Amino acid sequence: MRIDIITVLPQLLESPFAASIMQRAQDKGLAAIHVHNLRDYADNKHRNVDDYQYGGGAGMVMSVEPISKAIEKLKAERTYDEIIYMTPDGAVLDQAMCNQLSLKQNIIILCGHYKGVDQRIRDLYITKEISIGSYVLSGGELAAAIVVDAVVRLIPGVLNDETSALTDSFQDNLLAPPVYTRPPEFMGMKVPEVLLSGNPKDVAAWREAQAYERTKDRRPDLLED
Ligand code: 6GU
Repeated sequence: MRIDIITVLPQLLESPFAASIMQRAQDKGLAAIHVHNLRDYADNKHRNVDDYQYGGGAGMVMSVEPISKAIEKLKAERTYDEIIYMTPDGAVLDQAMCNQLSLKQNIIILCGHYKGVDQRIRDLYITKEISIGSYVLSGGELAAAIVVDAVVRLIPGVLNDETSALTDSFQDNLLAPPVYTRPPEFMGMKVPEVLLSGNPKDVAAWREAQAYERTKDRRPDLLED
């Protein structure tokens, strides 16, 4: 999978992909993440990529020309399955969306800033608008990093058995059950007996019941659909 990210703050997107599972996915050739500085596509002397909004009001708007240039250049090189715009008024990211995106070959992610991008960019190019929740960030970069992390780890071969996505929270609309490691007793608190029983059927049944209880308690909304 190839992911092209268009941003005015490329430095925000360096470390999230330079460690652990994201780095390994790239080393294995399973994901190629390319970060593009939008200012490289501005043709004015000051490399401006924003302007005052028509109709007045506080806050700048990201201009059409540099974004259009950046997207057109990428589209001339390959076909894209999705051109995503990160924006607080997009659809809220969930595991189902991540699962779908992990099946794509090539995607572009455009990070919003200021008051957002000129509506004509959204009308012309954007195929999917994503938010990561009901709060406002200073820009779309951290949200884009979250999308990339959540999607790339689902690409077959990225995770090994130990980190398998199949037992993640949300993968079956349930939160993950409690987990324990050694020692068997700490400050008088014992690991549940069933986990030491060596009986895989009992362990599986306990985990399923715990996952259900946890979900009912903390995220009853997940049990509704
Ligand atoms: Cl995608 N961008 C910004 N700026 N704020 C957000 C967001 C995105 N998702 C939630 N809040």
